Amino acid sequence: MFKKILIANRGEIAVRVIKACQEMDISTVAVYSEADRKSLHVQLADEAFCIGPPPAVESYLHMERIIQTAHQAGAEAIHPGYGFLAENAEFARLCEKENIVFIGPNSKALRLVGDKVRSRQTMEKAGVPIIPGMKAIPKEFSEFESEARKIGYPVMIKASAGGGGKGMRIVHSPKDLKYALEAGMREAKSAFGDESVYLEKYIEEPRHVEFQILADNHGQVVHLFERECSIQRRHQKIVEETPSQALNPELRTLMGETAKKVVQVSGYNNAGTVEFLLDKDKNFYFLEVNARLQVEHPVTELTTGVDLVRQQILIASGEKLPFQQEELSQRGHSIECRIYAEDPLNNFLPSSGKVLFLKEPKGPGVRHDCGIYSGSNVPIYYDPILAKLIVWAEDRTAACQRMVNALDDYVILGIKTTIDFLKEVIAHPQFTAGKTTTSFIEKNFPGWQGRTKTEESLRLALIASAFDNFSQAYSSVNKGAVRKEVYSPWQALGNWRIGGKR
Ligand code: MV4
Repeated sequence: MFKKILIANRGEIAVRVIKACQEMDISTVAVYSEADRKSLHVQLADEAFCIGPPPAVESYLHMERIIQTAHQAGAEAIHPGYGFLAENAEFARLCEKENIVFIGPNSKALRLVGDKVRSRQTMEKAGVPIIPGMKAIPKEFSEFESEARKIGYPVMIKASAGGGGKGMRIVHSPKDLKYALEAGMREAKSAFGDESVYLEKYIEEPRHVEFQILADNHGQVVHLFERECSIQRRHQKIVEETPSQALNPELRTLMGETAKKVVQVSGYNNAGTVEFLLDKDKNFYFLEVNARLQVEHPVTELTTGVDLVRQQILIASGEKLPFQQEELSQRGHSIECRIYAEDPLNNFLPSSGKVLFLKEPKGPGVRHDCGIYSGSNVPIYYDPILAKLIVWAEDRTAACQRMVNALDDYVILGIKTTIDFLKEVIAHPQFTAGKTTTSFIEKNFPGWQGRTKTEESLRLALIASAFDNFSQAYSSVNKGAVRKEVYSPWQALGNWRIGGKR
């Protein structure tokens, strides 16, 4: 087992990985940019090294500097978290060359799953269902035209090097094809440095259902069931849950076994996610492999009892998986809400600044994976995710209720967050009914206006009065006196709730 691991990330995921290491008696090395000097992950790690200025290309994406830091600190392995270098085949290869274990898939598998057209060929050969469409990049526009006619409109343009919706375009009729192709290619070129695009049949109102897999270095592969991630806004997931309301036991087994096949034919190891689209008639199609620990991994942990980060580390150190497929099962229901530093009332513009106050929700079945603290700073340079609120309960109805209560209990002051917006998403009748598709947000929350002005002013007045009590407890009259009690404005508020059902 490793003695020391460097965590090449920041925020809540760096904290999550540090906790797994602490439980395994592994020393932790944090790296940070100048903007993150006082971050939570820096405080929690055993050692921390500044690796450069705030822009990610000069710090969290700076491969050589991170590897050099690992050598300097004597770390035997690097955990990349998600984002940044997590799916970078070049970084994985560099680690391999430098004799540092990359806690993730091998560089060859990373390269294969990053090339969508090539992986569509591989999957089709292996008998994995793929969305009808092209399996090679055409050279001439006329080939796009004839293929589109064969596939049948509407078709979707996708970038071969892509993912996450960049370079994607829906085309409804032949007259729009040329313009959309040109725009898609330009976008692909600037986002991935590769203008290759191809066409697929457009699937209307699909669900996004993904399967978690673990593959050890000895050829054993298991799946840890699905996550339903259909609630998204502009390709950014907002709410995830498991089990999916759309699967029955037979479909779940079939999709799980298919996900394992995807991993086996790719020569893939460590943790990963196989994404599928599920259409209205419950046909499923392989979409892509996410070669990393995902943001939404906790819902799988809470329903299967498997610590995925621990398993990633064990696999990377050469251990065999400690369980077989038959030993894994799902229990209860889990939902995750992503807490972003964004202003839903201002077109979800990222919000930055100082966290003036943080009150974490607590209680049975409530987990809070968090990268901030009262007084910490939220820089503008990175992904605006602050924390994740995850609940577990015995069934979906109870989990929804638990999530609404936990969101009600959750206070972040100083920066704008998506907490109030999430409450309305979870309480929406269509969500409660489990009818979640990828168009849920745009259909149900076009230009969300949030709570009314009156409610907001009432809330602010209450908070202000509570803070007034708070400051009185510390006023000059009390100076030198023994403080019998520490007042919290949130205790002072008692059972007050505005806009809730209570
Ligand atoms: C699609 C699709 C419909 N038809 N492909 C979006 C991200 C990328 N990974 C794949 N995506 C989609 N591919 C075909 N042929 C619809 C989407 C899509 C989507 C997929 C998953 C989750 C949310 C989505 C939101 C809009 C579109």
